[in-house]
Amino acid sequence: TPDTVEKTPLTLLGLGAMGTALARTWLAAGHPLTVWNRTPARAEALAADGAEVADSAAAAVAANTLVVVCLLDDASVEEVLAGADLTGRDLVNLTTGTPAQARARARWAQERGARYLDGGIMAVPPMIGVPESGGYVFYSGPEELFERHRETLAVPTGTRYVGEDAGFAALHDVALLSAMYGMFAGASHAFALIRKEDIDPASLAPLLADWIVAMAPAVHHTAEQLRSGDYTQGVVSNLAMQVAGIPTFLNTAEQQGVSPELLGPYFELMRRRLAEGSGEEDVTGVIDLLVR
Ligand code: FVH
Repeated sequence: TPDTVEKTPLTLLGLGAMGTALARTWLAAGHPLTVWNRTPARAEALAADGAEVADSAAAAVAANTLVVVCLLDDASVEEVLAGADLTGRDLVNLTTGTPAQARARARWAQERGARYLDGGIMAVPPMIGVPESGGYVFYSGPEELFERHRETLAVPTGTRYVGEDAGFAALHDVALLSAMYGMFAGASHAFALIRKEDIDPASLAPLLADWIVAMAPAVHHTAEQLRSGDYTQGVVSNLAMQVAGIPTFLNTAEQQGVSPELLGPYFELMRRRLAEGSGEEDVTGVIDLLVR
């Protein structure tokens, strides 16, 4: 039965908020787990749940072939693994970093005899171990290595493999998080507009959420235009019309006593693109202005 199938043993370095959440799911699923953390106290609760606590990062790495690291940043990964023998290890790095850091870390691991997968976590700790939360991790690196450990890696949250290039998981991670910050910026401006009025922010919130969801599918249209190179394809609200509306947004902000500093840069790009004679296009041309 599935309960009697041997579960892959693994090592986890880093027991911060995310590492601890990951550890709990592997333990709950019956995986033998060796852990190490710079501050040992964080490992105590996990030991009570069955984790083997190693005395050092090197000892933890020596304990298992599959080694997962979830540390603060790339510098801490370097520091923690400096004294460990990585020969023959399958190193999975779930620490957030840049694509360049991931590629360099992959070369670094290979030079030390390890195979390397990079991961970008699209979840916050409470989403780990909760399949319906929609969380997942982007993985990139050798596909064969991902397939070998897919089942174990899928225990804490969903998995999405995005390619052999070790930098692609980080690139997808940062791309999605960048879009998220743009959304937060827009929502912040919207809340600021009503801040001094007799409007309950709690009444605006569901309207904002519904509107963002309604507008989100526009990204598919943008992708099609980028693919074809024709930014007039299927245009509904052209750039000329949208730029004509900018004073309405800026004047409303001024009248409400709200700084335009979040929206201003985007409007500037729209105006620049229009000045290039692209009034019949969608706003997709702004992307070309961003790519240096
Ligand atoms: N938490 C979140 O919401 C996000 C969700 C998306 C992914 N991120 C990334 O996950 C990495 C770990 O994040 P975390 O939430 O676990 O972070 P912390 O709770 O701050 O724990 C950090 C761990 O790193 C250890 N550490 C830091 N510096 C060093 C070092 N120089 N040497 C050894 N270990 C180090 C720290 O150890 P300690 O402070 O307990 O001794 C924690 O184990 C991260 O890349 C997020 O961007 C999380």
